[in-house]
Amino acid sequence: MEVKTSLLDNMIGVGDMVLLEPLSEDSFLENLKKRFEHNEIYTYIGSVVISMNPYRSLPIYTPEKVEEYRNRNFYELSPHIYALADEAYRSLRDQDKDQCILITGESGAGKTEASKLVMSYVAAVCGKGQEVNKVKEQLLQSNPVLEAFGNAKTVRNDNSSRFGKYMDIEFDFKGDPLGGVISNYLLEKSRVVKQPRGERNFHIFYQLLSGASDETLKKLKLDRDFSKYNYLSLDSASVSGVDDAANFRTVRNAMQIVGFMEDEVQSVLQLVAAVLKLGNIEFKPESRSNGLDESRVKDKNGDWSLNSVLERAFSYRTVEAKSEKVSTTLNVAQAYYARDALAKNLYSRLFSWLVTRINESIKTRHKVMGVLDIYGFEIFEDNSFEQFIINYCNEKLQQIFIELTLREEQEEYIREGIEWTNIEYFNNAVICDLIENNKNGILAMLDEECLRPGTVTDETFLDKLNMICAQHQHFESRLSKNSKFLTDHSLPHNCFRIQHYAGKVLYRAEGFVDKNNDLLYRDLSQAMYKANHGLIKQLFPEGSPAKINLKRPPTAGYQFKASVGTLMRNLQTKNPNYIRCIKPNDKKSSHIFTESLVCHQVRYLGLMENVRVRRAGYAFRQAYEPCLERYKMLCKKTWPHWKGPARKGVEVLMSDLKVPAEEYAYGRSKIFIRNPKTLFFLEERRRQCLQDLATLIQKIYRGWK
Ligand code: AD9
Ligand code: MG
Repeated sequence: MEVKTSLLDNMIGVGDMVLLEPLSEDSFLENLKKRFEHNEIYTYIGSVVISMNPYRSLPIYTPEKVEEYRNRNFYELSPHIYALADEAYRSLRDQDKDQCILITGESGAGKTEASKLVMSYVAAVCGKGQEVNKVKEQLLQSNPVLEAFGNAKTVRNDNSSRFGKYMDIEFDFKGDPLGGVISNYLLEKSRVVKQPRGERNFHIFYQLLSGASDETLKKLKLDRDFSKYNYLSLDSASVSGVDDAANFRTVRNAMQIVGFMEDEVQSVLQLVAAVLKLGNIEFKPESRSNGLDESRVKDKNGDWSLNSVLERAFSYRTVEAKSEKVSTTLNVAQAYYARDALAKNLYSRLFSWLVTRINESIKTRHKVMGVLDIYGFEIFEDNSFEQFIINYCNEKLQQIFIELTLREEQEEYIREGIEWTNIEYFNNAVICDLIENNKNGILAMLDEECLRPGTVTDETFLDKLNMICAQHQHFESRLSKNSKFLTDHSLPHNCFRIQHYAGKVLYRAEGFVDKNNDLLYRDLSQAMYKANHGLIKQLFPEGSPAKINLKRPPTAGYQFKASVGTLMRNLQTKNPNYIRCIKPNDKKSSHIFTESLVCHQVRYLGLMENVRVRRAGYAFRQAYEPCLERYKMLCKKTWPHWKGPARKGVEVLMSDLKVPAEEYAYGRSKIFIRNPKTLFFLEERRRQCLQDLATLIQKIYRGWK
């Protein structure tokens, strides 16, 4: 059975890890390396696509490539992200199955690029026409807008997504796109007021200052010089290879295509400017007769023309004790805290508003393809609340991966009555539970601390964790130092450690309570609500006098957990397609393959386990009816019409074609094919058959003439 296929080309490694002989972690890595060195960045594990970041632009995304992959069988051509996109799109269009594309990998591995490639492929192959093209443009152009406001340069990635994004693209019965809905997850808003060394604030700030016209800047009362603004880090203000000014024009243009009105764009830019100016407000202490210092704004004539309500909100805070309102003064440190809290809230609410506004432009409701591009697993030297939340989300995605691929695989064999030996795999449900359990999960405990009356600090939170989680096998804290599971005893006193599926992460508890509380003094919301600015008013509804007795808003952790829950329920109703992104090195280089780094990612993405499950079983399966329909022409007994049950027809077909019996198994409703080679063989025979048929028809036609 000779198979002509690039999946088995030895020069460039094996295209499908399922075909790798012998299979070991070393051979797996060797194969990835060989392929990377030949610019073959895609490799399959069955239907899962591994994508290695090439860190250079490869000529593999041309319109010709799109044509090549269009309407072709997944395994026919060399591995490509287009093959996955095509498969998902055709199942959606022809079989009416909602799809989701789950893209995972660590920061800088290529998730966002992959999500854009999938979207642009689908846009290229689906319907044409004026209306459809407009929808496509709007969907695609939502990317530059959200990236400008939600991405930033980090040490790991010059264009790192600092928010999670899930986008449902909606199609009509013909497979033409009608619109979409975007959900965003927890923007890393602490970045607005402070950035780690070597990193930048969100792109939009630099884009606006570099790219706006002199006139616009004058209107916004802004200075082009980054160094004038406290909130912009200076050590990496410009990024090599990034043209902020040109990107600003792209973003403006994209906003217009998505459907923003000019006055909306102006409002958005005014808010961006307001955040920058907020950062420049400084405070000085003023001594009071009671001996305490009270904060005062230093330079009232600065850029930010402070209205008196806001100015007051930086000096006083109203607290409600029983039914009484008491005004307390803020000291300088508290005033800075209030200023930063306001800047963070203003920016993150603006971001959420942008998503809502884009959704207004693109919303409808039909069959859907979801694309999930969410922040990758993060292990930094210093991990805080943000990393905790991001890693929790990745933990949930891994759980879905395990559930949907591994467990589903096994369950299907059982359902179909196919013999199957159990494969052991690590189920990370215990870690998810450690974090999200409603009673004693870490998030619940954090919430409990935040809502508890009395003095709440990161210390008291940690104490609580220590007591409850001391026995958990994936958790390590001061009290559980001798845990037999986690043996690294160098645990600093203000930290706790979690053994995630992807590795151990040490979290510093400092700031957890504050970030989870996400408190904005009510006086500030009220000041914002009173601002003479339509959009700002809209962003701070709780500042309205009518809502004065609103209950405490839900904590950041609670909100995130709820939105991850909704996302997981959504994904579970769809047919999953996986792209697993890998980063070859830490240098953003196109030549280096750092084995230890790749090995680590292969492990925590569970790829070896994935191949083992695939190989232990059957790589392909197809229901009897479509299988017979597709291949019946290969056998005289089944062609052109088979009378009788489809399963019997397939049995006749397989034995007539002399496919070795150990290569397939008959399930209750499907045939299971062990090796992709068998499928190639069938496909090749079918192609020949069609070709012969075409030649025959031509001959007959000529004969007639
Ligand atoms: V993060 O978790 O948002 O920090 P991502 O999204 O995984 O991360 P991203 O897609 O932004 O990473 O990729 C990082 C950079 O790698 C891109 O800016 C490109 O310069 C580069 N990249 C990634 N994929 C490709 C590709 N298929 N072709 C060329 C690529 N370059
Ligand atoms: Mg990204």
